[in-house]
Amino acid sequence: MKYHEEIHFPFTKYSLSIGTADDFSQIPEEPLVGFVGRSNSGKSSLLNAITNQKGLAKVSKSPGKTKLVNLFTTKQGFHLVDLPGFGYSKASHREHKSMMELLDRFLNQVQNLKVLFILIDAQREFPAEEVSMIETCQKKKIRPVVVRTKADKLNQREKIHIVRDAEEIMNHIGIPFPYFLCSSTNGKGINEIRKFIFDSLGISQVKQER
Ligand SMILES: Nc1nc2c(ncn2[C@@H]2O[C@H](COP(=O)(O)OP(=O)(O)OP(=O)(O)O)[C@@H](O)[C@H]2O)c(=O)[nH]1
Ligand SMILES: [Mg+2]
Repeated sequence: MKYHEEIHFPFTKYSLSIGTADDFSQIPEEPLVGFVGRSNSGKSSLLNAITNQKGLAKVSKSPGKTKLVNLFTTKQGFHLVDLPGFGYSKASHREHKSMMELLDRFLNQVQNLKVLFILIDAQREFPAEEVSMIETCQKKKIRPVVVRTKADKLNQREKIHIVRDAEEIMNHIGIPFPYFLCSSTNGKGINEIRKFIFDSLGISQVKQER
């Protein structure tokens, strides 16, 4: 398969936001590619980087920006889904619980979620909730992918450590998962993620318009 050197999703458009599982029926039937992770892990930034559209998803220095399930529709017909950031310390207990419930129901009820990118800030340890999300994906036949974000903040030694970390988790839980180290700031790993999305969805012919 031949790809254009730079695979962009240049005409991706915001399509809808959902705040409650009762509204999941509004989600279109085409394949979904989700982005999940702790607040501030860089989900919205990654979405903007892979689409090459800076203002598409809202990025914020203060955690807790994305509270809804936000859908962005690509020209190729599938949807990128920016999911609410969890683990936000300033969120009230009730707010956090309802966000986790929304996420849980999204993973368990939405049938056309094909790939779930699980983002973890590269400077943090691999957290337990993310491990359990990988296990949920396996049960639901969703393809889990781990993305360690903000790679620009790591030195060489930390980069090596982080790869070992992923291998250890894989061995421990017995589920292999693809794994990327990326930076939305300097572009590292971004094109690999784009290619992975096309491969996973079986999109073989990528003709780019610029
Ligand atoms: N250095 C560096 N900073 C990044 C990178 N990606 C995101 N950030 C910064 O991290 C902060 C959070 O980024 P967001 O993309 O808003 O994170 P999020 O996961 O969508 O956060 P919520 O919407 O709160 O869940 C912002 O200040 C970004 O500029 C990266 O690759 N490198
Ligand atoms: Mg966000």
